[in-house]
Amino acid sequence: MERWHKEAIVYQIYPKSFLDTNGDGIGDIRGIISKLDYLKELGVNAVWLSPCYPSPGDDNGYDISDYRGIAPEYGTLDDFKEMLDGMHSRGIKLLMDLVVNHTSDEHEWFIESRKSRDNPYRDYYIWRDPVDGHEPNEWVAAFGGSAWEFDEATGQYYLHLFSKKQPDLNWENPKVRQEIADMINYWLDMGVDGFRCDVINNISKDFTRPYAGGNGPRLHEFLHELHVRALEPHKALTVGETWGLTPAQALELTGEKRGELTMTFQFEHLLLGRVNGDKFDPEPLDKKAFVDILAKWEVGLKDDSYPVLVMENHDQPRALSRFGDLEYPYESATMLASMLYGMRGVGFIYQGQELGLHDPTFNSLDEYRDIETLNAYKELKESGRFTDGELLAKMQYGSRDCGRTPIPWTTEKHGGFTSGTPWIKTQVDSGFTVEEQERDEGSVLNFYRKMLKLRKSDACLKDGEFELLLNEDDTSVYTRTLDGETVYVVSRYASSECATPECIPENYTVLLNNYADFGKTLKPYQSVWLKKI
Ligand code: TEU
Ligand code: CA
Repeated sequence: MERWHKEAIVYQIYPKSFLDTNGDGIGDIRGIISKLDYLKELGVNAVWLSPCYPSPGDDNGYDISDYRGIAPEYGTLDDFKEMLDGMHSRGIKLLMDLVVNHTSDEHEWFIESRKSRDNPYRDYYIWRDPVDGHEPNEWVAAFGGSAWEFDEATGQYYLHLFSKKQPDLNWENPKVRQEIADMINYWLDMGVDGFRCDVINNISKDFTRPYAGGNGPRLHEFLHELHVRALEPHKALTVGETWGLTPAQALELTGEKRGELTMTFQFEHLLLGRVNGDKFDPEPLDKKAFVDILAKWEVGLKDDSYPVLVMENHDQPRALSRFGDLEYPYESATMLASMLYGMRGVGFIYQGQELGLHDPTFNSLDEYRDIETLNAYKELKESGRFTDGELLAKMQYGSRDCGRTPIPWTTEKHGGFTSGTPWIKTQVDSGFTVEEQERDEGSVLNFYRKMLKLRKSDACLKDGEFELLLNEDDTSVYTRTLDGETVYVVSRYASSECATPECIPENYTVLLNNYADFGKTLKPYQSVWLKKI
């Protein structure tokens, strides 16, 4: 079934860091409402809103204690509905964050579940007896330590793939599946357009494996059931957060006839620059691999799925710092955007990315807030292998907080994010605020605006078939072809010039260019979209 996803350009809002309107230092829904025109002008037509449900905040809202409410620090349900109406009246759809692999340990289901072995909610979670007085298996949690937590009251362990305040739901229990489907219908009935589905391939566990994780035997069955009970009747759009899949596995989740998810993120390129994907263990970026991986997914999904194009989110440091060049902030930020969003797929843009932000500087451990960072620091420090300076450098390289500092709206104190004390440090660099970039024709922001407008108005860019023609010596060329039209995307991924590749057509019009001219040489980080004539 044809959905609106091929038209979608999605902007991710991390509400805590977007805009604070009541001076408590925390972004809020009224802040989002006040910036809807900004989003419209940027040219996005959908928003993915990170969790804004009631939560104790152990993992910034990814630990939900009430699936049907709005966290008081973000506003009220009425504020939420006003925001939703405001989006819809501007032609912007809303994807909420669906976090159903786990709840908070303060969710009423878990409060009940841990009371006794025969509590009606016991089987809402995954409880196991100790094995020889130890954890049931060797699984390790994403935020460090065992994935099992012993609960004195009933003498059993519960499973948590993330923090111990995020117990995993037991999807084997049909009652859990019905509760989740009902909850999804509650939001869809209210007018929400779809969901970004947090770690969704973990809902079915594979206990035969030595390491914690998902893609268990009933994954497809569970997703299809949700599709039938809630998603399909509302024509909801879903994008699954699924780490570590192959294109073939992604097709099994998103193929047109599967009746599971609409799309999944692919993050393989986001593991680059990290030894074995370990975010706190840097290695030099393999720029050729960056392009090759993106191309591999374009080709792998071409027949029966629609890719997702992403380089930043709330779990990642800023793309400019990771994949760009701080000596060429404008050129490399716009080149990365031009190269990525010229591809076939739904573009996801993380708040602040459209300004070409780089990572903020963290001067000491107490400037960090993220549970993963704080736990990793502690674990690495206890290993005794690193000096304090080395540890801080590691956190600066990989911390999720790099992407979580507030949006610099203006040149005022705290970038106009708050009139109070911000929940996390703010960094406001000259030239990197919305206020300045709106005024500057040559800003990253205005480049994004132009690029998104083009993407939307051109059928070939929307659905044209992808082909990689060249990727060597830091230069790439790919084409998008539809109904006899071809767009060429030519990108220089280096700070040196080179001769313009010969595989471009003789006659063309320039659709997009991050330099004033295009000719026989490619300038540092130059990227152009050409239409063959
Ligand atoms: O993230 C899942 C995930 O696997 C990682 O991206 C995560 O950020 C971490 O680095 C694992 O080492 C999702 C959310 O995006 C993330 O913010 C949550 O913390 C996590 O799920 C748990 O809900
Ligand atoms: Ca606030």
